[in-house]
Amino acid sequence: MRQLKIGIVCYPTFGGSGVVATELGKALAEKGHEIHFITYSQPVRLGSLRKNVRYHEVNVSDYPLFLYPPYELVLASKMVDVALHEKLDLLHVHYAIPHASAAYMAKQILKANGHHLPFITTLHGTDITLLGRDASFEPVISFAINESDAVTAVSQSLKTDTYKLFGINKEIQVVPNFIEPQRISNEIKQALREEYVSEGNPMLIHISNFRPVKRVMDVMQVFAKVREQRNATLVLIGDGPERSKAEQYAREHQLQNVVFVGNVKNPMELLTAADVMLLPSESESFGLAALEAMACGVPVISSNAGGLPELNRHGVSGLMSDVGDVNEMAKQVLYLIESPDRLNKFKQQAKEQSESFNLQAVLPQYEAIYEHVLSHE
Ligand code: GMT
Repeated sequence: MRQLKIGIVCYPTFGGSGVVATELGKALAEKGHEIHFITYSQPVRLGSLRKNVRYHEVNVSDYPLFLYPPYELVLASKMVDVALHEKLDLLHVHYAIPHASAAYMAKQILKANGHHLPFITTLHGTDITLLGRDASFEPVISFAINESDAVTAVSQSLKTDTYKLFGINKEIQVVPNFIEPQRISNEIKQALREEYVSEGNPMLIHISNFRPVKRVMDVMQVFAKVREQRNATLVLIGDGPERSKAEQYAREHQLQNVVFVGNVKNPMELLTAADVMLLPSESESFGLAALEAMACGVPVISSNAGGLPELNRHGVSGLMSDVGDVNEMAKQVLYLIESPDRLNKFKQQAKEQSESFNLQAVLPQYEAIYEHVLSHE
Protein backbone atom coordinates (compact mmCIF):
# COMPACT_ATOMS: atom_id res chain seq x y z
CA MET A 1 0.00 0.00 0.00
CA ARG A 2 1.11 3.59 -0.60
CA GLN A 3 2.70 5.55 2.25
CA LEU A 4 0.25 7.88 3.97
CA LYS A 5 0.48 10.90 6.22
CA ILE A 6 -1.79 10.14 9.14
CA GLY A 7 -2.81 12.33 12.08
CA ILE A 8 -3.54 10.29 15.22
CA VAL A 9 -5.55 11.88 18.01
CA CYS A 10 -5.84 10.12 21.36
CA TYR A 11 -5.66 10.50 25.11
CA PRO A 12 -1.93 10.34 25.81
CA THR A 13 -2.40 8.68 29.22
CA PHE A 14 -2.01 5.15 30.61
CA GLY A 15 -5.59 4.24 29.52
CA GLY A 16 -6.13 1.49 26.97
CA SER A 17 -7.31 3.74 24.13
CA GLY A 18 -4.14 5.86 24.31
CA VAL A 19 -1.96 2.75 24.46
CA VAL A 20 -3.68 1.20 21.41
CA ALA A 21 -3.46 4.48 19.43
CA THR A 22 0.22 4.91 20.28
CA GLU A 23 1.20 1.33 19.47
CA LEU A 24 -0.76 1.54 16.22
CA GLY A 25 1.01 4.78 15.27
CA LYS A 26 4.42 3.29 16.04
CA ALA A 27 3.67 0.19 13.96
CA LEU A 28 2.37 2.26 11.01
CA ALA A 29 5.50 4.44 11.18
CA GLU A 30 7.65 1.31 11.03
CA LYS A 31 5.82 0.36 7.83
CA GLY A 32 6.83 3.72 6.33
CA HIS A 33 3.72 5.83 6.96
CA GLU A 34 4.31 9.30 8.41
CA ILE A 35 2.53 9.61 11.74
CA HIS A 36 1.58 12.86 13.46
CA PHE A 37 0.34 12.49 17.03
CA ILE A 38 -1.90 15.40 18.02
CA THR A 39 -2.40 15.30 21.80
CA TYR A 40 -2.17 17.49 24.92
CA SER A 41 1.00 15.75 26.13
CA GLN A 42 3.41 13.16 24.81
CA PRO A 43 1.73 9.71 24.76
CA VAL A 44 3.21 7.59 27.58
CA ARG A 45 3.94 4.61 25.35
CA LEU A 46 5.67 6.69 22.64
CA GLY A 47 9.12 6.41 24.20
CA SER A 48 12.01 8.17 22.56
CA LEU A 49 11.80 9.94 19.22
CA ARG A 50 11.52 7.52 16.31
CA LYS A 51 11.59 7.54 12.52
CA ASN A 52 8.43 8.82 10.74
CA VAL A 53 6.84 9.99 13.99
CA ARG A 54 6.07 13.61 14.91
CA TYR A 55 4.29 14.97 17.94
CA HIS A 56 2.13 18.12 18.00
CA GLU A 57 1.09 19.42 21.39
CA VAL A 58 -2.34 20.96 21.95
CA ASN A 59 -2.01 23.85 24.40
CA VAL A 60 -5.10 25.54 25.80
CA SER A 61 -4.26 28.96 27.16
CA ASP A 62 -5.46 29.93 30.58
CA TYR A 63 -7.82 32.91 30.28
CA PRO A 64 -9.72 34.25 33.31
CA LEU A 65 -13.04 34.15 31.44
CA PHE A 66 -12.77 30.43 30.79
CA LEU A 67 -14.40 28.52 33.59
CA TYR A 68 -14.02 25.52 31.26
CA PRO A 69 -10.99 25.72 28.94
CA PRO A 70 -12.23 25.15 25.35
CA TYR A 71 -9.98 22.14 24.64
CA GLU A 72 -12.11 20.82 21.77
CA LEU A 73 -11.80 24.10 19.83
CA VAL A 74 -8.05 24.31 20.28
CA LEU A 75 -7.76 20.65 19.27
CA ALA A 76 -9.81 21.29 16.11
CA SER A 77 -7.61 24.29 15.25
CA LYS A 78 -4.48 22.19 15.78
CA MET A 79 -5.91 19.46 13.53
CA VAL A 80 -6.48 22.06 10.80
CA ASP A 81 -2.98 23.49 11.22
CA VAL A 82 -1.24 20.08 11.15
CA ALA A 83 -3.39 18.85 8.24
CA LEU A 84 -2.50 21.90 6.13
CA HIS A 85 1.18 22.18 6.95
CA GLU A 86 2.04 18.49 7.10
CA LYS A 87 -0.30 17.67 4.19
CA LEU A 88 -2.14 14.93 6.05
CA ASP A 89 -4.09 12.37 4.04
CA LEU A 90 -6.44 11.52 6.91
CA LEU A 91 -7.09 11.67 10.64
CA HIS A 92 -7.59 8.64 12.86
CA VAL A 93 -9.21 9.65 16.15
CA HIS A 94 -9.38 7.33 19.15
CA TYR A 95 -12.20 7.78 21.67
CA ALA A 96 -15.33 9.59 20.52
CA ILE A 97 -15.40 12.36 23.12
CA PRO A 98 -14.30 14.99 22.13
CA HIS A 99 -12.02 13.73 19.39
CA ALA A 100 -14.64 12.75 16.80
CA SER A 101 -16.57 16.01 17.08
CA ALA A 102 -13.33 18.05 16.96
CA ALA A 103 -12.33 16.10 13.83
CA TYR A 104 -15.72 16.87 12.28
CA MET A 105 -15.19 20.57 12.92
CA ALA A 106 -11.63 20.46 11.51
CA LYS A 107 -12.96 18.69 8.42
CA GLN A 108 -15.59 21.41 7.86
CA ILE A 109 -13.06 24.23 8.31
CA LEU A 110 -10.73 22.60 5.80
CA LYS A 111 -13.61 22.00 3.40
CA ALA A 112 -14.46 25.71 3.48
CA ASN A 113 -10.86 26.30 2.40
CA GLY A 114 -10.97 23.79 -0.43
CA HIS A 115 -9.29 20.83 1.32
CA HIS A 116 -10.65 17.38 2.01
CA LEU A 117 -9.63 15.57 5.20
CA PRO A 118 -11.46 12.31 5.95
CA PHE A 119 -11.48 11.01 9.52
CA ILE A 120 -11.79 7.55 11.02
CA THR A 121 -13.21 7.17 14.52
CA THR A 122 -12.27 4.22 16.73
CA LEU A 123 -14.61 3.58 19.65
CA HIS A 124 -12.92 2.15 22.73
CA GLY A 125 -15.54 1.56 25.36
CA THR A 126 -16.15 4.07 28.09
CA ASP A 127 -16.82 6.72 25.42
CA ILE A 128 -19.90 4.63 24.56
CA THR A 129 -20.77 2.51 27.59
CA LEU A 130 -20.35 5.19 30.28
CA LEU A 131 -20.02 8.73 28.95
CA GLY A 132 -21.87 8.35 25.69
CA ARG A 133 -25.12 7.19 27.29
CA ASP A 134 -25.15 10.43 29.31
CA ALA A 135 -27.81 12.67 27.73
CA SER A 136 -25.46 15.64 27.91
CA PHE A 137 -23.14 14.01 25.36
CA GLU A 138 -25.44 11.78 23.30
CA PRO A 139 -26.52 14.10 20.42
CA VAL A 140 -22.95 15.20 19.72
CA ILE A 141 -21.58 11.65 19.89
CA SER A 142 -24.26 10.22 17.60
CA PHE A 143 -23.71 13.04 15.11
CA ALA A 144 -19.90 12.76 15.12
CA ILE A 145 -20.03 8.96 14.70
CA ASN A 146 -22.46 9.26 11.80
CA GLU A 147 -20.33 11.94 10.16
CA SER A 148 -17.10 9.91 10.44
CA ASP A 149 -15.80 8.56 7.14
CA ALA A 150 -15.31 5.18 8.81
CA VAL A 151 -16.03 3.87 12.29
CA THR A 152 -14.39 0.98 14.08
CA ALA A 153 -15.05 -0.65 17.46
CA VAL A 154 -12.60 -2.81 19.39
CA SER A 155 -15.04 -5.69 19.94
CA GLN A 156 -18.32 -7.10 18.67
CA SER A 157 -19.80 -6.36 22.09
CA LEU A 158 -18.93 -2.65 21.79
CA LYS A 159 -20.37 -2.54 18.27
CA THR A 160 -23.64 -4.03 19.55
CA ASP A 161 -23.76 -1.57 22.47
CA THR A 162 -23.14 1.36 20.15
CA TYR A 163 -26.05 0.43 17.89
CA LYS A 164 -28.22 -0.14 20.97
CA LEU A 165 -27.42 3.16 22.69
CA PHE A 166 -27.16 5.59 19.76
CA GLY A 167 -28.99 6.44 16.60
CA ILE A 168 -26.22 5.19 14.35
CA ASN A 169 -26.75 4.81 10.60
CA LYS A 170 -23.10 4.15 9.84
CA GLU A 171 -21.46 0.76 9.38
CA ILE A 172 -19.20 -0.08 12.33
CA GLN A 173 -16.31 -2.43 11.62
CA VAL A 174 -14.84 -4.51 14.43
CA VAL A 175 -11.06 -4.25 14.56
CA PRO A 176 -9.82 -5.85 17.77
CA ASN A 177 -6.98 -4.56 19.88
CA PHE A 178 -3.64 -6.21 19.32
CA ILE A 179 -0.32 -7.23 20.72
CA GLU A 180 3.10 -7.20 19.13
CA PRO A 181 4.73 -10.49 20.16
CA GLN A 182 8.25 -9.12 19.51
CA ARG A 183 7.66 -6.60 22.29
CA ILE A 184 7.08 -9.36 24.81
CA SER A 185 10.07 -10.84 26.52
CA ASN A 186 9.82 -14.52 27.37
CA GLU A 187 12.38 -14.06 30.04
CA ILE A 188 10.85 -13.93 33.51
CA LYS A 189 12.21 -10.99 35.45
CA GLN A 190 13.36 -13.22 38.28
CA ALA A 191 14.83 -10.37 40.29
CA LEU A 192 11.55 -8.47 40.09
CA ARG A 193 9.58 -11.56 41.08
CA GLU A 194 11.84 -12.16 44.08
CA GLU A 195 11.22 -8.60 45.22
CA TYR A 196 7.52 -9.38 45.67
CA VAL A 197 7.12 -13.08 46.29
CA SER A 198 9.04 -15.78 48.11
CA GLU A 199 10.06 -19.04 46.41
CA GLY A 200 7.16 -21.38 45.61
CA ASN A 201 4.41 -18.84 46.30
CA PRO A 202 2.08 -17.38 43.66
CA MET A 203 1.97 -13.78 42.49
CA LEU A 204 -1.39 -12.32 41.44
CA ILE A 205 -1.56 -9.10 39.47
CA HIS A 206 -4.16 -6.44 38.66
CA ILE A 207 -3.73 -3.54 36.24
CA SER A 208 -6.23 -0.73 35.81
CA ASN A 209 -7.04 2.94 36.22
CA PHE A 210 -8.81 2.14 39.51
CA ARG A 211 -12.10 3.61 38.32
CA PRO A 212 -15.30 2.14 39.85
CA VAL A 213 -15.97 0.22 36.61
CA LYS A 214 -12.85 -1.90 37.31
CA ARG A 215 -14.26 -3.18 40.65
CA VAL A 216 -10.92 -3.03 42.43
CA MET A 217 -12.68 -3.87 45.70
CA ASP A 218 -13.60 -7.24 44.14
CA VAL A 219 -9.89 -7.75 43.48
CA MET A 220 -9.21 -7.12 47.18
CA GLN A 221 -11.97 -9.48 48.32
CA VAL A 222 -10.84 -12.25 45.98
CA PHE A 223 -7.31 -11.85 47.26
CA ALA A 224 -8.45 -11.93 50.91
CA LYS A 225 -10.16 -15.29 50.21
CA VAL A 226 -7.11 -16.66 48.41
CA ARG A 227 -4.88 -15.57 51.33
CA GLU A 228 -6.97 -17.72 53.69
CA GLN A 229 -5.48 -20.73 51.92
CA ARG A 230 -2.30 -19.68 50.18
CA ASN A 231 0.64 -17.40 50.96
CA ALA A 232 0.07 -15.39 47.78
CA THR A 233 1.13 -11.85 46.85
CA LEU A 234 -1.04 -9.29 45.07
CA VAL A 235 0.64 -6.60 42.96
CA LEU A 236 -1.61 -3.76 41.75
CA ILE A 237 -0.43 -1.54 38.90
CA GLY A 238 -2.08 1.80 38.14
CA ASP A 239 -3.73 4.60 40.01
CA GLY A 240 -7.12 6.24 40.23
CA PRO A 241 -10.13 7.11 42.38
CA GLU A 242 -10.57 3.73 44.12
CA ARG A 243 -6.94 3.24 45.11
CA SER A 244 -7.15 4.70 48.61
CA LYS A 245 -10.29 2.65 49.37
CA ALA A 246 -8.41 -0.48 48.32
CA GLU A 247 -5.39 0.50 50.44
CA GLN A 248 -7.72 1.10 53.38
CA TYR A 249 -9.27 -2.36 52.90
CA ALA A 250 -5.83 -3.98 52.95
CA ARG A 251 -4.95 -2.18 56.20
CA GLU A 252 -8.27 -2.86 57.94
CA HIS A 253 -8.16 -6.56 57.03
CA GLN A 254 -4.44 -6.76 57.85
CA LEU A 255 -3.85 -8.24 54.44
CA GLN A 256 -0.19 -9.08 54.07
CA ASN A 257 1.67 -9.09 50.75
CA VAL A 258 -0.33 -6.42 48.92
CA VAL A 259 1.80 -4.02 46.89
CA PHE A 260 0.43 -0.92 45.16
CA VAL A 261 3.12 0.07 42.66
CA GLY A 262 1.25 2.98 41.00
CA ASN A 263 1.47 3.81 37.30
CA VAL A 264 4.32 2.20 35.39
CA LYS A 265 5.29 2.89 31.79
CA ASN A 266 6.07 -0.71 30.92
CA PRO A 267 3.75 -3.10 32.78
CA MET A 268 5.11 -6.05 30.72
CA GLU A 269 8.15 -6.39 33.00
CA LEU A 270 6.00 -7.03 36.03
CA LEU A 271 3.56 -9.14 34.01
CA THR A 272 6.26 -11.62 33.03
CA ALA A 273 6.88 -12.17 36.75
CA ALA A 274 3.22 -12.83 37.60
CA ASP A 275 1.16 -16.06 37.76
CA VAL A 276 -2.49 -14.95 37.51
CA MET A 277 -4.19 -11.73 36.40
CA LEU A 278 -7.42 -10.51 38.07
CA LEU A 279 -9.83 -8.38 35.99
CA PRO A 280 -13.32 -8.44 37.57
CA SER A 281 -14.62 -5.37 35.64
CA GLU A 282 -18.24 -4.29 35.65
CA SER A 283 -17.89 -3.46 31.96
CA GLU A 284 -14.95 -3.90 29.61
CA SER A 285 -15.23 -3.34 25.89
CA PHE A 286 -12.07 -5.31 25.19
CA GLY A 287 -9.65 -5.61 28.14
CA LEU A 288 -6.25 -4.65 26.74
CA ALA A 289 -4.59 -5.28 30.12
CA ALA A 290 -5.85 -8.88 29.96
CA LEU A 291 -4.43 -9.32 26.45
CA GLU A 292 -1.07 -7.96 27.57
CA ALA A 293 -1.12 -10.37 30.51
CA MET A 294 -1.97 -13.33 28.27
CA ALA A 295 0.83 -12.39 25.87
CA CYS A 296 3.20 -12.56 28.83
CA GLY A 297 1.90 -16.07 29.61
CA VAL A 298 -0.37 -14.99 32.49
CA PRO A 299 -3.84 -16.60 32.59
CA VAL A 300 -6.75 -14.27 33.38
CA ILE A 301 -9.48 -14.63 35.99
CA SER A 302 -12.05 -12.14 34.76
CA SER A 303 -15.70 -11.27 34.75
CA ASN A 304 -17.68 -12.15 31.63
CA ALA A 305 -18.64 -8.51 30.97
CA GLY A 306 -18.68 -6.80 27.57
CA GLY A 307 -15.98 -7.97 25.17
CA LEU A 308 -14.08 -10.12 27.68
CA PRO A 309 -15.56 -13.41 26.37
CA GLU A 310 -14.22 -12.49 22.91
CA LEU A 311 -10.73 -12.39 24.41
CA ASN A 312 -10.51 -14.68 27.43
CA ARG A 313 -11.45 -18.25 26.52
CA HIS A 314 -13.01 -19.89 29.56
CA GLY A 315 -11.01 -22.98 30.56
CA VAL A 316 -8.26 -22.16 28.07
CA SER A 317 -6.61 -18.75 28.59
CA GLY A 318 -8.23 -18.31 32.01
CA LEU A 319 -11.62 -18.53 33.68
CA MET A 320 -14.64 -16.23 33.80
CA SER A 321 -17.58 -15.67 36.10
CA ASP A 322 -20.44 -13.22 36.58
CA VAL A 323 -19.65 -9.69 37.64
CA GLY A 324 -19.34 -9.49 41.44
CA ASP A 325 -19.07 -13.25 42.06
CA VAL A 326 -15.96 -12.96 44.24
CA ASN A 327 -16.43 -16.44 45.76
CA GLU A 328 -16.29 -18.05 42.33
CA MET A 329 -13.30 -15.92 41.30
CA ALA A 330 -11.39 -16.88 44.45
CA LYS A 331 -12.16 -20.58 43.79
CA GLN A 332 -10.91 -20.16 40.23
CA VAL A 333 -7.64 -18.58 41.37
CA LEU A 334 -7.10 -21.42 43.87
CA TYR A 335 -7.95 -23.98 41.18
CA LEU A 336 -5.20 -22.55 38.95
CA ILE A 337 -2.51 -22.15 41.57
CA GLU A 338 -3.07 -25.43 43.46
CA SER A 339 -1.46 -27.47 40.67
CA PRO A 340 1.82 -26.27 39.09
CA ASP A 341 1.13 -28.46 36.04
CA ARG A 342 -2.33 -26.96 35.54
CA LEU A 343 -0.99 -23.43 36.04
CA ASN A 344 1.75 -24.03 33.46
CA LYS A 345 -0.80 -25.42 31.00
CA PHE A 346 -2.98 -22.33 31.40
CA LYS A 347 0.08 -20.08 31.07
CA GLN A 348 0.96 -21.74 27.76
CA GLN A 349 -2.63 -21.58 26.52
CA ALA A 350 -2.97 -17.92 27.50
CA LYS A 351 0.08 -17.13 25.41
CA GLU A 352 -1.31 -19.11 22.46
CA GLN A 353 -4.69 -17.37 22.70
CA SER A 354 -2.97 -13.95 22.65
CA GLU A 355 -1.48 -14.87 19.27
CA SER A 356 -4.93 -14.51 17.64
CA PHE A 357 -4.54 -10.78 18.35
CA ASN A 358 -1.21 -10.38 16.60
CA LEU A 359 -0.50 -6.88 15.29
CA GLN A 360 0.47 -8.37 11.94
CA ALA A 361 -3.15 -9.42 11.38
CA VAL A 362 -4.71 -6.21 12.71
CA LEU A 363 -2.52 -3.59 11.00
CA PRO A 364 -3.65 -4.49 7.43
CA GLN A 365 -7.27 -4.12 8.58
CA TYR A 366 -6.67 -0.49 9.54
CA GLU A 367 -4.67 0.10 6.35
CA ALA A 368 -7.54 -1.31 4.27
CA ILE A 369 -9.95 1.07 6.00
CA TYR A 370 -7.63 4.03 5.25
CA GLU A 371 -7.43 2.98 1.58
CA HIS A 372 -11.18 2.51 1.35
CA VAL A 373 -11.87 5.95 2.83
CA LEU A 374 -9.35 7.62 0.49
CA SER A 375 -10.67 5.84 -2.58
CA HIS A 376 -14.17 7.21 -1.88
CA GLU A 377 -13.18 10.86 -1.81
O1 GMT B 1 -11.18 2.38 31.45
C1 GMT B 1 -10.30 1.94 30.75
O2 GMT B 1 -9.96 0.76 30.74
C2 GMT B 1 -9.61 2.89 29.83
C3 GMT B 1 -10.33 2.92 28.55
C4 GMT B 1 -9.74 3.91 27.62
O3 GMT B 1 -10.51 4.40 26.84
O4 GMT B 1 -8.58 4.24 27.62
O5 GMT B 1 -10.31 1.59 28.06
C5 GMT B 1 -11.23 1.20 27.10
O6 GMT B 1 -10.47 1.02 25.90
C6 GMT B 1 -9.51 -0.02 25.95
C7 GMT B 1 -8.74 -0.02 24.64
O7 GMT B 1 -9.56 -0.28 23.55
C8 GMT B 1 -10.21 -1.36 26.20
O8 GMT B 1 -9.24 -2.39 26.26
C9 GMT B 1 -10.96 -1.28 27.53
O9 GMT B 1 -11.70 -2.48 27.69
C10 GMT B 1 -11.92 -0.10 27.53
N1 GMT B 1 -12.45 0.06 28.88
C11 GMT B 1 -13.73 -0.20 29.18
O10 GMT B 1 -14.55 -0.58 28.36
C12 GMT B 1 -14.09 -0.03 30.62
